[in-house]
Amino acid sequence: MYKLYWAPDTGAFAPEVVLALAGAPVELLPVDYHGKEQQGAAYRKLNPMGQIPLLILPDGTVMTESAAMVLHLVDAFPEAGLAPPPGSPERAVFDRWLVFMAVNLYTADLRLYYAERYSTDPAAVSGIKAAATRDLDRQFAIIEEALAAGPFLQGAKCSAADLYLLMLSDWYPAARDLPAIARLRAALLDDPVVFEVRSRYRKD
Ligand SMILES: N[C@@H](CCC(=O)N[C@@H](CS)C(=O)NCC(=O)O)C(=O)O
Repeated sequence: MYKLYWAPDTGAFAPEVVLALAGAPVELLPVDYHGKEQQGAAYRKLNPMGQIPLLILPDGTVMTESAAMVLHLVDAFPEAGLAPPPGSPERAVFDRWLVFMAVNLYTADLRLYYAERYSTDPAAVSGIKAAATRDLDRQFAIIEEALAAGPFLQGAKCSAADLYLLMLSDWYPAARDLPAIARLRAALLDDPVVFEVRSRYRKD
């Protein structure tokens, strides 16, 4: 049994939706995000960064980092077909986009939503938010271009990278209006499993 520490509106969506599509048994452990439970000593023993998600594998191995969880799970459940086979050129493209999103888009989102953490100077907050917005616009434009053939990042075949993109575009509403991203979102949300998992993370 997997254990996933989760809260609405967080990156736990990515591993949870992969687990759900793979049909893997999972215990969902809610974290009181607004009560800052993730910053408490007990949680930080498991994830010193104090961040959600946190995944515990059936053998007790502890994982942090949503993209690492996705990479692990797509290989643990190859029959789910959520990533190209390891070592293939297609997998290189999958890895590229997943890591691109994790290190660029996700962190730009954190700069936007937790701007006060990125400077010791309170006066800097509005500039940090403006730069994060500029970066998100530029990075989503790169993704939009990559979706030109579409409807998914790797053409006709949907992967976990597309689901990661669904999550990130949920957090940045301006991205949802980009035509190729809107098309991808509609295709993914047509899947009842994806729709159900997302409905516990987002109310919009
Ligand atoms: N790089 C991490 C980032 C995780 C992260 O920042 N999660 C946010 C929610 S989306 C969080 O836990 N924020 C609470 C906090 O920092 O107090 C990942 O991909 O898992």
